[in-house]
Amino acid sequence: MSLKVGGPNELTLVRADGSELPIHPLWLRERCKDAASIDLQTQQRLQDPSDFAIDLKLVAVSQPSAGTYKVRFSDGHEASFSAEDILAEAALASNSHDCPASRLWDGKLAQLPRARWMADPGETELMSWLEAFLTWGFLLFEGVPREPGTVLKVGAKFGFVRETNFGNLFNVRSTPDATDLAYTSMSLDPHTDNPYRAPVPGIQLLHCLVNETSGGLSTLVDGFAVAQALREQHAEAFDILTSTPVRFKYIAADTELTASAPPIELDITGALKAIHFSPRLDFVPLFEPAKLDAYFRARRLFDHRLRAPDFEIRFLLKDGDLVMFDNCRLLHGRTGFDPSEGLRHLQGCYIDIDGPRSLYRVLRRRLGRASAVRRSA
Ligand SMILES: O=C(O)CCC(=O)C(=O)O
Repeated sequence: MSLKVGGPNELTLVRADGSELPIHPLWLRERCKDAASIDLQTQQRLQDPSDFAIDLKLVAVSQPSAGTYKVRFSDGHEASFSAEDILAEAALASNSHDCPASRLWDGKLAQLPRARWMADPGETELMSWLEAFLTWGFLLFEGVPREPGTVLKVGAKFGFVRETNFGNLFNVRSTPDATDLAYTSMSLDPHTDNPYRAPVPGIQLLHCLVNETSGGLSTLVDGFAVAQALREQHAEAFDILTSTPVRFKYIAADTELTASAPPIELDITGALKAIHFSPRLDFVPLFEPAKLDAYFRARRLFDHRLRAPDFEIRFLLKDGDLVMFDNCRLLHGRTGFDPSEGLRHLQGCYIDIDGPRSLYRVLRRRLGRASAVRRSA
């Protein structure tokens, strides 16, 4: 993409395929970055843009130097724009993401994204961890100190820890008074955590303090890869799963949470946004039999794929390993274990989904990298 002066009163975007888009004067006016338009410290607008003249025009456009455009608007305001800023904004508007694009994976993923944990990483290490996490949707840290509570320190490195009714951290171990099947020794099919909560916790961390059992293997599935395969091969099932609201429910002595979401959530552009799937907790409303019949078939297709070895990876979390994963994209689970073999104790916590992306942008600014605008899968 590039920009050109399209005429005395036109600034034009030239797309990669050569097609042209005249830039709307109001779109540009809202992006003025001078001291009369924004507070320079907070970068926030000083004026409500709905108060600009609805028929605002460009009355003069020039290019005083390479990469800079000067514009005079019909309300008398003059502003300079950097081509880099305008192009980055234009790319976002066309559904690109300014962070590393997701790479979808399946059960053949040969090498898991791994990193040696450092309590005080340099910015370059942090950046490479973030790149791996944003690309693959998860990252496996080794050598995380087994001191209880460390999961919170790791979480805080990437975002704000989200406290829930399970506490700011939760202990995953088999107990007789379990308030969730995770706190038993049973195997857990692929699921996303807390689909009954609004908003759903975006990122989950699980830190293995000790595993003396031979079972309890961790499983991960890239839900976006499975949804994408369904979209390509069973479009009707995909449509049903993106349009049927399913109610998820959690009940304990002092908590009762419910939330509704389609198993596959799309954003307004039709791109995959989130998976909401937990076969222990989902309740579809009572629709007409034919509609329910189609839904149950579609869910079965999706679920069978989520559980198929073609899509799943399995690994043993060893003492001091910690896995951090995107709970909106990936599903996780575990194989069952025999508690009489010994102790298996993980500690977990959640952080908000936007933390790693925010940190990535801040580090990119600090490290002075060009904004890599890439298309998100
Ligand atoms: O025990 C595990 O490995 C996973 C537990 C789990 O699914 C959870 O805490 O959400």
